[in-house]
Amino acid sequence: MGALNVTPDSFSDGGRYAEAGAAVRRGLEMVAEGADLVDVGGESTRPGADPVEAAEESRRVLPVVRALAAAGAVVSIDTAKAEVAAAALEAGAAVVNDITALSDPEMAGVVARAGAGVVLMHMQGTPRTMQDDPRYDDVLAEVAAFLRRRAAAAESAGIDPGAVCLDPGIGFGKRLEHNLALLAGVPQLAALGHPVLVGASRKRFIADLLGPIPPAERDAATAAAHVLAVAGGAAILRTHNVVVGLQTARIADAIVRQAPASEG
Ligand code: PMM
Repeated sequence: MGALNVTPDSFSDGGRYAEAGAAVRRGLEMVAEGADLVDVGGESTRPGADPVEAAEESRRVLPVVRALAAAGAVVSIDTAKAEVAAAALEAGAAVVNDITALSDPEMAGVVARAGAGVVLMHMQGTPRTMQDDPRYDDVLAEVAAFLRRRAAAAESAGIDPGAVCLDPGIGFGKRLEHNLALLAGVPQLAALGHPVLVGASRKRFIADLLGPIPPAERDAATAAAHVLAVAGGAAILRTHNVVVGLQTARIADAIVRQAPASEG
């Protein structure tokens, strides 16, 4: 999944694709590079970010979604707002990527009626405050329990369980140790029975470990996280560098498939 932020302020690529034409070009380039999905977002979710009105978010994303879908790309819309999701699905998106896991009371119905896919992500708090003081007793168990509950809620709302993907939400209300525990815990999350999406690309946990390297220089470090995510059974990697992401995933996947089944 190629991450395409049509925003002036996302932390990893903020401002580069704020203009619709540039965003569409980058989305098509991602498809040419081998992305199976292009994730279009119009609201920055970096720590401390302020919310964006639905009208402004729609203004940013809809022309991009429409153009990419018309060109044959499979588009996911990265939004927590049912109104934006509904308009994006109408414009040709196939998946709703909801970092709040259906917190908008209208969202589940929108997804169900459209027969769309959905990504349910875990977050503690909101983007504005989530990194202030995140706390867990057992982060993996708590995130797994949350995702299990939200998947059940999606199913009760009429969403096809086979169209539900789960995401631990790397960096969303998590300290370094929480992010590492969740990345190490991908096998336990995959055992919940849905495809697991991992969004580790260029995130701050990398700088927490390696020092203050800028986001655009974090792709090798991202690849290390991706290899282990694939080995742990992740199905989708949300990434900014599709070329490196795809090479990494294919090699890791080929090796995992060769490994003899574990005994016992
Ligand atoms: N991360 C960001 C935005 N949307 N969606 C999902 N499902 N999972 C994520 O980890 C995720 C997301 C923030 O990353 P960016 O602003 O660098 O693209």
